[in-house]
Amino acid sequence: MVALTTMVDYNVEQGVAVLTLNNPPVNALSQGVRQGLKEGVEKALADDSASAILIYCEGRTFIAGADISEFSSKPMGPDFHAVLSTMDASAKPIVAAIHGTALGGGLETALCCNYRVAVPSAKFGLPEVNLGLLPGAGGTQRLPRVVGVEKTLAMVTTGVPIGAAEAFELGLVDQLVEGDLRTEALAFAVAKGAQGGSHPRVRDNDAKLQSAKENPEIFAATRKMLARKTRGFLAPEYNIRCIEAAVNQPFDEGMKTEAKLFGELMTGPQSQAQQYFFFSERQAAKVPGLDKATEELPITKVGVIGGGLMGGGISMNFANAGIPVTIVETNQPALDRGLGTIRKNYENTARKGRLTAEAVEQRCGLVTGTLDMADLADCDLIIEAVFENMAVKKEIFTRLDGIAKPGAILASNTSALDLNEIASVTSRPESVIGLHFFSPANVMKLLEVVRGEKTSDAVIKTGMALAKRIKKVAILVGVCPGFVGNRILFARQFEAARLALEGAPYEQVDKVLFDFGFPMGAFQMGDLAGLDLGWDKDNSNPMDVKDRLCDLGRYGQKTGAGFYDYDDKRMATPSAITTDMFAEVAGSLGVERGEISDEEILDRCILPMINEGAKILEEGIAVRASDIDVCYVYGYGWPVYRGGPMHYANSMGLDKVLEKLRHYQTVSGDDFWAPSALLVSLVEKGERFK
Ligand code: T1G
Repeated sequence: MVALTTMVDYNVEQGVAVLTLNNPPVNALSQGVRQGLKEGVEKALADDSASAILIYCEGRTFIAGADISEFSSKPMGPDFHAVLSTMDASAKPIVAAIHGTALGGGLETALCCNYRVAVPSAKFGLPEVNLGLLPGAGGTQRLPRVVGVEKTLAMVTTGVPIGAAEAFELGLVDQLVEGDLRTEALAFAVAKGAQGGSHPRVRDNDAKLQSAKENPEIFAATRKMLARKTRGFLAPEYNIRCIEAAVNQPFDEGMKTEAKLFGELMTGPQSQAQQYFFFSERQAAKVPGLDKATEELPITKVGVIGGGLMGGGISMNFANAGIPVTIVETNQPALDRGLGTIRKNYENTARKGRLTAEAVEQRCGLVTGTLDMADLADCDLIIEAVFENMAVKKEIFTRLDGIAKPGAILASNTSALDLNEIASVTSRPESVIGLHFFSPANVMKLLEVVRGEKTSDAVIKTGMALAKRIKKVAILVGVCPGFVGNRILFARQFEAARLALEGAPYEQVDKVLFDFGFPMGAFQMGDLAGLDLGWDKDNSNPMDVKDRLCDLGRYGQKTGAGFYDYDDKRMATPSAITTDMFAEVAGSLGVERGEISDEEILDRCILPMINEGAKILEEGIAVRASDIDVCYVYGYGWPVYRGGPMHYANSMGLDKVLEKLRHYQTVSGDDFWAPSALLVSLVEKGERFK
């Protein structure tokens, strides 16, 4: 066994040169792997004792792609293309032995082998689009030649991998291995080495491009299908263009097209943002100062108080993860409604082919209901998801404290209330935590894990680990009104309303935010959430348009009218009632009105979000700036190709952000615009949000 680099060993076994890669955690194509691969293939080609080459990976997976952490530094040789060209020109057959996930550059490496052998659990994908990129090492030119154009278009534009069985069906995998991968792949390589003669190269076979040559409208159809979901993103379109090049250009020309488009994306702001986000999302799971020895508490049974929209959605997350969950409701009809909604949701998913009938039964079987809170006595975790009212929550936590077993975690799903105050009514504040789910709770990936003053490290660690188990992306937040997400949202919604009072048509404000990349604007979002959320009808404020609309029963989408009027397909139309209301309230408040530019509207919606984020960091409510970005992308639809409010501020330049905040503070005379002290000090030091 020869160590070619610290990451690649060379050894000839039964006449096969085995290149063993070992670069934890995912065998990314770091410099040591690229060098070892290139040197290993060259060594094998010169080694008369080797008649074939086998590429095998230790650890959890085959190569999972280029090393993304190297993207931001000066590239080190050998260039990945050089490695693949060496392989592609190999006179001896090369076999890839695949387990885990062959992704991105990993699949591109496998495509430059003559053969691919895999275990049934292996996955194959080109997820570069999630990084704002495209497969830059021949993936867009080779994959269509193996699996066809239609399948490739789906894979590169969504980044979703395919399984080994499908890969075998499509011809991407030559042999599925039931036994030991290394042993069987070696035997396969021995046979290929003994076979002699020429061996198939992906680039030489254009047969599967033919159908797209004959019906090129597949590309227009793909673009049409993706238009809404990929609005504003560059990478999906660039991927499609590369596949078009594979169909319309000779291989080497297509490679040049791929390289050109890859370079444009790699150097553009969208990919920078999405690469940043890739690491930010993983960073969020890390809680500084948490002792590694801190034990994670077992969560084997969960209770949920409230079987409504939130309680039902929350419960589904646990059933999806195979964790039994008991819902408590106050009366049988409400309980039946809640359980019925859960079943309906699963059946809808099954109807779309995304769940089997037995999975529906299995998951519904994990959700039980009761009217008696005492039935939660053996739960490890109980989540309260009832009406957003402090008195109600305190009453429930008082009762839970007397029912729950010692050591059970008591969690509130509150979206803004003071968790410390809730914890104060229990005898176990160290076991009280916030688990703020976002509606619809069974869909939205974001989870704000709220750390109370007295919440223990074990409960924090358990909360963060549980998030991963139920496939949520968690950020750890401190206690303040609105925590991180809603506190920032309040700032934006407040200023959006002020813009409408000052004469910007509210639909113009929404369009500016929609064009920025949000799924909807501030007012449409209000209509979706419900204008009556937090509205006190006995103390309705005539100077607040939202309250005035509620006075008219215009609660938003759920009543067919809010800021907008909605048709039966929930299509929004601006309403003169609302427009007149803004004018009336502005008149009563003596607000000067006039036209406002889109640029000013965007500034005045985004800058308060950045400033509030800086204050949140200053107060230690968020662990790091990137957590705020994770919160906004996963919880509020901030376009990931812009990274999140803090990344966006960095790309604007914090000095520019500060200058604009000061400008609006001056023209408005309102301390709402006073820049956060952290922002001021970062600008003084010439630093950015980390
Ligand atoms: N580069 C560097 N680090 C990576 C990495 C990568 N490609 N993939 C994962 N990691 C790190 C990750 O940051 C984390 O680190 C640890 O590995 C575990 O990851 C030329 C240009 C493979 C499915 O996009 O999808 O090839 O936090 O927590 O949930 O055409 O990681 O532990 O310090 O995600 O089990 C294309 C990205 C790259 C695949 C495993 N490849 N990775 O998921 O673990 S671009 C990808 C994943 C490219 C070529 C182009 C997942 C995974 P830490 P994890 P996981």
